[in-house]
Amino acid sequence: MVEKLGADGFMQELYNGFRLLIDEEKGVITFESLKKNSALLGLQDMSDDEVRCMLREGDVDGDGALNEMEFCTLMFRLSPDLMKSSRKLFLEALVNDF
Ligand SMILES: [Ca+2]
Repeated sequence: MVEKLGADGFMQELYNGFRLLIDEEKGVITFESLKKNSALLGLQDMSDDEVRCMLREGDVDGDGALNEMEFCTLMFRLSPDLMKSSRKLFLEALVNDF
């Protein structure tokens, strides 16, 4: 999939996904913003613990939130299945112009 889209297209897509999930005031993904928008990733059934776990997993600098780079890195590391479904949802969300 990465090959097919090309690295630039893939990064652009991740960036679009990032923007769907951020807390607009802070410009980063927080527990609240992820919880609120996780349905966009197909993760509406995520528990609070899982959301916390995902944030902890991706948080490199330890500020408790995910910036663009941290989010992209985390997405690369997540399972291929999740990437596949979230990619589809991202695209649908973009087409629908949230
Ligand atoms: Ca961080």
